Amino acid sequence: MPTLIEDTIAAISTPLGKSGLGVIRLSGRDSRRIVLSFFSTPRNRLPDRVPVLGNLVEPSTRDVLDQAVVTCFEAPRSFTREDVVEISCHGSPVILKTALGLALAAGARLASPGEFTLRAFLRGRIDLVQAEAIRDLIEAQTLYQAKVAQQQLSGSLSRKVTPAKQTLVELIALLEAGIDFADDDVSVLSEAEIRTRINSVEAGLLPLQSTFAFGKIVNAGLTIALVGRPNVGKSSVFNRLLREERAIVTEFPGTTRDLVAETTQVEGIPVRLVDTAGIRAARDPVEQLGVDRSVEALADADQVLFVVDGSQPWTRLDAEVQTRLEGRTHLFVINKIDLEQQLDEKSLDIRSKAVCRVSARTGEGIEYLRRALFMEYGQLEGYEGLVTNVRHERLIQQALNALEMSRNSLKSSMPHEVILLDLHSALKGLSALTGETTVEDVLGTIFSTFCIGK
Ligand SMILES: Nc1nc2c(ncn2[C@@H]2O[C@H](COP(=O)(O)OP(=O)(O)O)[C@@H](O)[C@H]2O)c(=O)[nH]1
Ligand SMILES: [Mg+2]
Repeated sequence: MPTLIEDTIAAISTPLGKSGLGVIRLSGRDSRRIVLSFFSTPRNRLPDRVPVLGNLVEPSTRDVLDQAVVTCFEAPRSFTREDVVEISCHGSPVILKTALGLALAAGARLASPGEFTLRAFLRGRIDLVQAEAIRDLIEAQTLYQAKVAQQQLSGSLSRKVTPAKQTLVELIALLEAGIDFADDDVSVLSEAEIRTRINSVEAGLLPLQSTFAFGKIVNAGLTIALVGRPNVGKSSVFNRLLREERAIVTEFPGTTRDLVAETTQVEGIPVRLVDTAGIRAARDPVEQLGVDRSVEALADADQVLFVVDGSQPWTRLDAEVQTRLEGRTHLFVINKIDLEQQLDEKSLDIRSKAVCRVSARTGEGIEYLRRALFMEYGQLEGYEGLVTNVRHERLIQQALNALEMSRNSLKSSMPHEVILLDLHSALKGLSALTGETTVEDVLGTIFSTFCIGK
């Protein structure tokens, strides 16, 4: 990970393939000079923020390669706060590669993955949370993910952390002043006052931390397995959730013998749905393999839909499946509500679990089921302050743990020096979040997950 930011970097910023347009981007103090060495335009200059039409010319032969529009964004009003030049030409891989080669020949260095964003970060244009949001935005698979990333890019998470951090910094400053001037007349904070302030920092962080249960699945998605005894309609519910006839449905028990998995999105969250073979003592070895796989899928799933047939009484087989679900989060799906209901719901071990009544045949209740899939993760209104990133969650947790320790030290009447150690550790977590104190190898790990040209 190069941290030298004196040189000028260049990269093709659009995917390499045939396309209408392709963009090459340069950043650094020599960007203009480098581009003007192979871009010819009548006045031979690139004014700030004015797109200029001209020709890409091979300097040695004077051959025109392509017509291009070039825009210069003068420092500091650019993405990286350096001079940035964007060359927009036809999206021909040959032209793009040749033009990039000319830029490199004229003194640019090929950018490493994420280096444009890294520069924006190093020059203070964005913080680390925002830099990561750029990557998440580019990699979003659903519109919902993109909107969450956009919020973080606009600084929503950083803004939510700032007040807690400020309170913490104030508290640290006051305690340090108390130590430095212990013999003077500086009033030292009372224990109650210190506790109030620690609590207030914590109160600012806890709501963020609690969004992670949901935030995590926004980014990483969920694996959901449908289980139940044969013929209750697992495959039918699976198809309904997918909105396509993917799994084979028949009236014969034991039809689904292998796992059928499909990735889809439900309410903007990536979901991997796994339809399984009905769990029962199998009639033949092939079915047995299917049942074994069902049990494995059950172990791997984040969420389980336990499908039962509402038109039939509770059976021993249902009870067997239920025992396998002990200690697992799962949702009851009572299927076939279009038929006369025979299921005595008292036999279900429902307790606090959600129950969805659906008919895979008519589609009734399916929309409710879709929303219920995420119920236990705490569905959120809007996207503000959503923690979606494991790194962020760990750092907020680190800060919360340190605050807890400082409170304990306070309770056992430790000297303020000890309390300060905990508070500093909390502050370190919060500073690393936005990147003020992030060590270099962490930066390397984060930015190397970007693609080149970003
Ligand atoms: N009436 C009715 N029949 C259903 C419903 N869901 C599934 N079935 C029927 O139940 C049988 C078994 O369905 P299937 O999805 O293969 O069950 P699986 O073995 O649990 O995967 C098929 O004949 C389906 O048409 C439903 O909601 N209502
Ligand atoms: Mg099936």
